[in-house]
Order: sequence, then C-alpha cells, then structure tokens
Amino acid sequence: MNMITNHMPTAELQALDAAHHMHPFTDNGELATKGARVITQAKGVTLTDSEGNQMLDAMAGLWCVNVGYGRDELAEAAARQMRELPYYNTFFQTTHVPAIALSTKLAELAPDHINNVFFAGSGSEANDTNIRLVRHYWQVMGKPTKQTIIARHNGYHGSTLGASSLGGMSGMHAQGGVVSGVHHIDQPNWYSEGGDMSPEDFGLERARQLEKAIHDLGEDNVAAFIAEPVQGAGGVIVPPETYWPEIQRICDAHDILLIADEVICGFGRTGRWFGSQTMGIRPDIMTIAKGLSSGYQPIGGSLVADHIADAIANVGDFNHGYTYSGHPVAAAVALENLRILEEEKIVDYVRDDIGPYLKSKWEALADHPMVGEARIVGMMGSIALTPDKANRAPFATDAGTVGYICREHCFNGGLVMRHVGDRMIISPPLVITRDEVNTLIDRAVIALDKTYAEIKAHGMNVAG
Ligand code: PXG
Repeated sequence: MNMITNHMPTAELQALDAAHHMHPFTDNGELATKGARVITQAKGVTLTDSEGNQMLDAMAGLWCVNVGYGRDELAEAAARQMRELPYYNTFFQTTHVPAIALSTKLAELAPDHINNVFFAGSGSEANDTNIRLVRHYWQVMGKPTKQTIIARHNGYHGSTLGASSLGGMSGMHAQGGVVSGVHHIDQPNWYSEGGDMSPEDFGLERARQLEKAIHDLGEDNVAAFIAEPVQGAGGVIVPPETYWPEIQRICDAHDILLIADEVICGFGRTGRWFGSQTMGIRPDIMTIAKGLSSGYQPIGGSLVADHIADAIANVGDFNHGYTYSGHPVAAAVALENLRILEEEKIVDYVRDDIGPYLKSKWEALADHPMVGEARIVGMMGSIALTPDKANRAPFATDAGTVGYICREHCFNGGLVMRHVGDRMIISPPLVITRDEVNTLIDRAVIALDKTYAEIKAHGMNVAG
C-alpha cells in the first residue's frame, strides 16, 4: 500500500514543503523557488523519488544507513517493541530490557576498557553529554580547573550549541555564538594546508599543536581533546599516519581525556567496529550515533571508559539526561541492527572485500585531469578537485562552485555524491555490492567528465 502522500503530484508536495518545512543547513527561500527533491522509497543502496527516478545513494543517507535500506527485520523489531513497551524512561531508578540489552552489547563490542554507555537521541546530544561529563569527571577527581576542551577547526560534532562549539565550522559559530571553554587547533588536512611539507612531517606538526595548546592554556585547565578519527563532514580528511600516534602520546603525557567522535566512523565504516581501532588509538570516551541504528531510529550515546564511569559513581547524581535516553524502540532497533552487522559479517566484508575493492577503483580516480588526490578509509572516501594537480591549487572561483557543479551532474546522472567545498565525498551503505560499486564509479567518472567540460567551456579551470 502506498502512503497517501505518495499519490500527490510532486509540485503540490514541493509547494507544501516550501510553505511549512524549514530545512536544516538550507537557504529555505532559495529552495522554495527550486523545489526540494522528494524521496519516497529506498531499497538496498537505491533511492526512488516522487517522479520515479532512481539514484544510487553513495552517502548512505547522511553517513548512516550502514546495513542499507529496506531491512524488514528492523521494521519488525520496531513494531514488536512498540506493541510491548513503546516508551519508558531510564530516570528515577528504572530501566527496561532494550536499554539493558543494547548497553550490554555495546560493552561487548567496544574496546576492553570501555564498558558503559550513556544514551542520547543523536550525535549532537551525545557530544553535549561529553562536555558535561568530562567537566564533571575532573571536578570529582579534585581538579576542578580542568574544564577547557580542545577541538579542531573544520571538525564536525553536531548542531546543538555545545556540539557546534566543539565543531570548528566558522559558519556555525557566526550564527548563535559558542559556549565558553572550547579551544580550536588546526586540522591535519595535508592536501590543503600541508604546503611543501611531507605528509608525515605535517601530521606531526599538526598533532604538536595540541601539545602547544595544552602548554599555552595550562595542563591544569584542559579537560579533553575531541576529534573524529577521520573527519567526515569536513570533507573526508584522512590524517597522515604520524598524526594519531602523536595525539595519543600527548593526551597520555598530559593527563588529557581523549574523546573520539565515532558518529560516522563507528559501526564498520572504516573496516573495524570503531575508527579508533583503525587509527590505533585508545579513547576515554567514544561518541556514537548514525550507524548504531543504521539511521532507522534516532539514537546516539557516549561510550565511557571504566575509569570515568567508576569515578563518577557513588559521588551523587550526574545531573544530566534526556527524555529519550535509551528509548526502548530506538534501542531495540539498534540492537537488531548490531545483530545484522555481526551475523552477516558486514564489518569483515568492509575490511577484507568491498573496502579494498572500492579503494582500488576510488584511488584510480586520481588519474582524472581534475582530481588532485583521492583518499579513502574503509567506506568513506573523498577526491579533491583542482585546476592544477601538481600544485594542489584551489580554483579561482569561490570554494564550492566547481564542487556544486559536479554534485548536480552526479544527481542528474543517478548518483548521490556530495561536495564539501571542492572535495567530492562518498560514504555508501556498507552492504554495497561490487556491481553497485562499478555503477558508482562509472557515474562518478561521467559526472567528473561533464564537470570538467563545463568548467573549461566557461573558463573556470584556472587556479586562484
Ligand atoms: N559527530 C559527527 C562526527 C557527525 O558527523 C554529529 C556528531 C552530530 O550527530 P547528529 O545525530 O546530532 O546529527 C555528526 C553528524 C554533513 C552532515 O553535511 C554531517 C552530519 C550531520 C549533518 C550533516 O555531512 N554529521
């Protein structure tokens, strides 16, 4: 049975959307004149819109549909749980089976030193939890001045005020400001910022900015460092190999908590359960969301190391929590999603099979005359567009102009590939097949060729 809204003409749906729906990260006035694309169905890696067009979703929604669309088991888990117990909270000394089962499963999957989870409804909420958690922890530890959190420019940690303050997106900070006590250092983006340095030297230099910041702020004032193992929304920035070991050394040497924001990297995206494992780091807290439920339900959380969980137990309440912390339906769906990931060996598939296959195809895109680098870890990849490969130069046009042209060619050619500035990014469902990867690459090449032809025709293929 079709949903009733699917019987309406696209133009009517778009008009109602334009009249009443404020979209995230969107100029709603501009969108109203254009009309939003209406997605009506999805199966596997394929989206269908209200006009019947099909597109290969190389973004897994918003980096989250790890097991692909259309898994009946997840719908059934939700329906079952809704009938049995649609809602109850986990405040006031109560709990319920889905929250118990999911927290137990997460403790099993997480690194050995991490055995507790504080649930939230999203990645943003979880990062807000982290701010309060680490500050509370240091107070309990008798070091109340350790309150500042160091984060990175061009990092993304969410859209609530706390999470956007941790993030390093200046366009967000300009609208609504930031909370106090967050300090940003530079990102390990060798391609754009490495100049003449080798990637290895640059990785060390950027990591040592953390040590300098700790020194400048005073070790007694710094609570934690937060970063994504591989930056996602910032453009899939893969750090040089020297970066993370040096960051770990610095956090250990200065008694700084390490928060790995695993919202994108977690649950198989990098070919391990967590991006921290791929990067060889030992975080004290891991932020999770997205792939935790493959996006079928909104749920996030903070995975918390034993030494923190133990320290804040038996010292009074942690005055924090959300109505939907550990929501039973979301938890039941997440648990079923983890069962699918585990039983179908999807993380191994990424590490040993489809990840290496995609990598070989993706890295070959670097041969295209407009591609300055192609990077990929597991199932998250990016290419940098450039008019001058040898010098990794940006275009003379405003950043994002060429990327946007390329994205439009992708969409019109049946491929959802996003742009961040002039980087094109992918993060497909982990269950994508080899045939579908071939289709993804074929469509990406067509879009690159069309973009290249278009910018040359308009005299835009020049360095700025
Ligand atoms: N941390 C990371 C690393 C994320 O990527 C969040 C936290 C926040 O999660 P919630 O569930 O509150 O959205 C994210 C979210 C983009 C884009 O344009 C990326 C995200 C969200 C919206 C847009 O790539 N990531």
